[in-house]
Amino acid sequence: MPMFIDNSPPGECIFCKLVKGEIPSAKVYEDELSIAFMDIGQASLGHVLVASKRHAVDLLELTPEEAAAVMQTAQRVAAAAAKAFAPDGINLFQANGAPAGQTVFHFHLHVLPRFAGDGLSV
Ligand code: DGP
Repeated sequence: MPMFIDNSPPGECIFCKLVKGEIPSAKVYEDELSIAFMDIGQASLGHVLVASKRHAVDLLELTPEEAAAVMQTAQRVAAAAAKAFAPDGINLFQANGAPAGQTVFHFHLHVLPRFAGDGLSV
């Protein structure tokens, strides 16, 4: 089965549309520079993506202010996940480039609650 890849230009990619409210999402937090929403795939219970609101392709395209904002949002989301789901651990994961596993080319960070024996390999 072909892998889903979204390499659309700024404003047209799936996360830009999600930021603009043009497609639905289960949004859990937003501020001026970042947005957090449930990952459509739910690799584990409470799997959230934290994205820059501006279309930056990857980590290298973020401004320092955006990098700080997404990490602060990831920390908030991780704290909320710890409270809501009592996971045994939490991974932060972020891919830059197709060989690294990136499939949506608009910066995002995975907050992935982990449960003993969940069998995930990150
Ligand atoms: P990555 O492979 O690291 O680029 O992660 C892309 C993630 O985006 C993947 O876990 C699935 C998620 N995703 C793709 N399309 C949508 C969507 O339309 N809505 C939401 N909430 N997540 C999506």
